[in-house]
Amino acid sequence: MESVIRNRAELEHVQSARLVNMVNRVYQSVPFYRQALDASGVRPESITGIADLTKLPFTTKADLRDNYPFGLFAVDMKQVVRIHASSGTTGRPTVVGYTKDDIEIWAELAARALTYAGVGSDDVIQVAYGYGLFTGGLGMHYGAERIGASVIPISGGNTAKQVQLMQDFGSTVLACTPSYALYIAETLEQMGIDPAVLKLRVGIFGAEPWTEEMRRQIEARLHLKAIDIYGLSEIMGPGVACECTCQDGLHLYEDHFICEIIDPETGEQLPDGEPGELVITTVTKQALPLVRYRTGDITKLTAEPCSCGLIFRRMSKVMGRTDDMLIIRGVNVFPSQIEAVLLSIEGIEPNYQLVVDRKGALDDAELWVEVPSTIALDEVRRLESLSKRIDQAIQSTLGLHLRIKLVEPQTIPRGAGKAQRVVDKRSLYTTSKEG
Ligand code: DLL
Repeated sequence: MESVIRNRAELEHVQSARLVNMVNRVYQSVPFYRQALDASGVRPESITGIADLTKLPFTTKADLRDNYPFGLFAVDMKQVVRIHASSGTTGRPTVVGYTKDDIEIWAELAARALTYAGVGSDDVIQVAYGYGLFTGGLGMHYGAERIGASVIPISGGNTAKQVQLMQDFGSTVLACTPSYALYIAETLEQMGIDPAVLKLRVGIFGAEPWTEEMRRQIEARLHLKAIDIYGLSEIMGPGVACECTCQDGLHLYEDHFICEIIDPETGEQLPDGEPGELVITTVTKQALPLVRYRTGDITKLTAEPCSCGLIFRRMSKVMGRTDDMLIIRGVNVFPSQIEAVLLSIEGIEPNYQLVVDRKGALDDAELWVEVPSTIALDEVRRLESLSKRIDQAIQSTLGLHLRIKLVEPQTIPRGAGKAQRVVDKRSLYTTSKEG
């Protein structure tokens, strides 16, 4: 499957051929797409290459839900060898399926991600993403086996054991969510283990948004190079895009995924460099091909050449989701902005939670931040001054005053999976939201 593509012109040629093939296939085999194309007045034969992409209608998460569980599959269940699902906190899960070839390509792309991240056959990879319906564990597992590395399939959780295996088995690579990586770092500190004595050298972190500040903290506290990996189950799982060792944007694997950025309000395509919603068309997937899937993730693309030699465009770190933007007293707030502000203040732990509620007609927002361990809880003056500094920093960046609640170290819940940074109690009374 892996073809050598030397430049962007060759890439576009391959993309066009694959797109034409894929559009014809979904038109023939997925009633949902036949109807969607008919409704938009698009004949499959009018799609002759990537220049025609914008003629095609979008697919959304709601379409997947409406066709739960297997309605959008383009192959017979006989050919489906694996099923994954992403949970969400409410409603039906989003269900995805893979043929044998889909699993092959997934392994190949996860292997590509690891290779360009500097991981090789001599490495010992501790896969601390969850195994199960979540795609993180198995996705990284297959990629790591493909490059011939030694895989430790420990899955998420049981942090003391994670540390023990890291020491005993000499793990050189840690794959997990960035928030779990920090939790492991904290645990090492509590156990009095100097990360320098471990063999860790690379971290493959993704599945949730994290900032550059968070990267710096993790790298310093775990003594490794922290690489950002992106993916979503609807498209495949981990390995849709990944940073190379340059750590300057995540290369999108465009030979399999045609990527666009759109204005989430109007649906218009935006040029490289402008932030908007990432839209992905899969062109090689068999079981669940998706046409112009709206990921909900906000990022921007660049086609600037990268010194690693990959010709694929890079996406910036995910800035947020179209559905995680909070509106607090009329001000637009992304959790990632709060994280960046907090981590710019020395000594602050990147464990925080924003609790938003409604008091009468007014939004009430409280930002919970853990007191750094260098400040004793009875040092009232230092606590007050810290709280003031946080408040001022948030105000000057977001233009919004949040009530700051300093809490004892280790009180904000930590977990092995995706961190919950926002508790929006208002949504209990209005629409429910994906977790
Ligand atoms: O999180 C797949 C994955 C597993 C990616 C392990 C990377 C590593 P889902 O559970 O379907 O799949 O969640 C997908 O998570 O739309 C983004 O909003 C978010 N996400 C994933 N990777 C990143 C990342 C997996 N590197 C959703 N940065 C996506 C920011 C990310 N957000």
